[in-house]
Amino acid sequence: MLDFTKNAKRVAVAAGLSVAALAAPAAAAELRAWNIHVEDYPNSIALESFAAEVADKTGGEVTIKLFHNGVLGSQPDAIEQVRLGALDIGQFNLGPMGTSIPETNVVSLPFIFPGIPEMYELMDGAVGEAISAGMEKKGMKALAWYDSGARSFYNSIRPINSPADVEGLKLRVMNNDLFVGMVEALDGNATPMAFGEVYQSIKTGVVDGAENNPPSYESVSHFEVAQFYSLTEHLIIPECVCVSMKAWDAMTPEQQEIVATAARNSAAQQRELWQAREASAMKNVEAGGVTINKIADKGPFQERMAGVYDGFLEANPELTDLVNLIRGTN
Ligand code: BDP
Repeated sequence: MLDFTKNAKRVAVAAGLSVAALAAPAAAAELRAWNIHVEDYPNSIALESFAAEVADKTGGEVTIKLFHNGVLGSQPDAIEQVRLGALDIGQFNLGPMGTSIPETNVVSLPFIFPGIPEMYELMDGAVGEAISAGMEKKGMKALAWYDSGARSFYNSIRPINSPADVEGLKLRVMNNDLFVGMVEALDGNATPMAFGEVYQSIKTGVVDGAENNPPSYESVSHFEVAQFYSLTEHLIIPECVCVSMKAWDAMTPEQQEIVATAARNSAAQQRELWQAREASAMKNVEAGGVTINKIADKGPFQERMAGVYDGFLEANPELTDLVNLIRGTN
């Protein structure tokens, strides 16, 4: 599928041809990129800039074809496809990656980041590097980190102010046992489900609600069917622009540099757009009839998570240092 100079050289050498015979310019390569969001979402707009910069700076040698709205399949499937090299690029949330890439799970631990500024700093530094190294062992690489704000619970039954309010609620979570454990620690019933199925499932009462950041709660209309939004802010999970190692290794160093720089530039844009979109989403859902409540004391929610942490560290002792690095207890 990919036809970069480097690959062509390998093939030529293997076939006994001289590399000089390949003096012709590299054939243009088109990378296919998966994105779950609607076109006007901050992530989608930033991905468009990413693609434009790559095409421009490589003189059209590398182009990126974006597939928005999750048309190429669910996120868990797309993650596997990028790992295997069947898809080239994915704009992924790290939440559903935990099943195949253990290092990514550290950012799926509830309440692990004290706030968004801390998340940026750690992801742009040692924590981001450690996570990307874990990804590389499993077939993909993070080029840049996007913001995904903080996720909070919403449901159609009642506002949540304390853990007792979660009891018995059927809540959709992303595909990861950690999130099932998180909801069960609050005595709720967790249902892992693909993002695209959530709206209908809430509408028909298969689940009572879910949890997400304000832009996603708004963009796929979950707010219309689950009108209590309780700002538990229990998960701050960053997202990546990830490339399959297969596509990455097929690029020349110059092309890699251009792609990596363009991804980082797009992340700067995404983070700015994100702030504005969070604010407008909150206004829009409120205007759409949603009852929003802040949580006066998150302490009782955090205390319930002790078992989630214990279980995780017991099962993954090698990730203790990384967890402590994020919590600032190293
Ligand atoms: C959104 C993420 C997206 C996830 C979705 C979900 O940006 O990647 O698929 O949540 O809940 O916030 O599945």
